[in-house]
Amino acid sequence: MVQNVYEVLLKPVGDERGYLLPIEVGRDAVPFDVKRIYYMYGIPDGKGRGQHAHLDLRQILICVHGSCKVRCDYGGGRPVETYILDKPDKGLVIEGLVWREMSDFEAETVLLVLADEHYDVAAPKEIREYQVFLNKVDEEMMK
Ligand code: T46
Repeated sequence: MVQNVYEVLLKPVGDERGYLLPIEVGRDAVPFDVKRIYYMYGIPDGKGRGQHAHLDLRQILICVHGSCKVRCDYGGGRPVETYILDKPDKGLVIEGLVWREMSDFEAETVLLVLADEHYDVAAPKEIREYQVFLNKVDEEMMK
């Protein structure tokens, strides 16, 4: 079972005009081939997102503007970790069966996500019930 969460630093190129941050798949900090890009914005004050897990997905989350918290719950009695994304050159890689909750979005935040799989609207490979997630983690840990 791949289950990993870690921060990565991206490399902006800065000059007197400001910054440009290139992301070259396979060369930079993105450890997978990107098949999907999405971003969220216009998040009302006090609203959270996420609150689900993926069976098998690799993603990198980058707050390209603003900030938010990302709470990662691994189940199986392991400690929960909360990351703060508050810089456009900081990414959070989330791989595999991790219950994620994004919260505390600063006004005007834009959260960019790169993912290694397409999204199947008809049958998304997600777990949206917390107890089902815990059961799945236990099942995987028994293997
Ligand atoms: C995650 C966090 C960081 C699509 O049509 N295509 C897509 O690629 C995605 C991700 C979603 N959608 C549709 C499905 C829903 O009707 O957009 C709507 C909102 O999706 P969701 O409730 O899953 O969004 P978040 O912000 O709660 O979670 C998303 C990702 O789903 C999830 O993988 O890790 O962002």
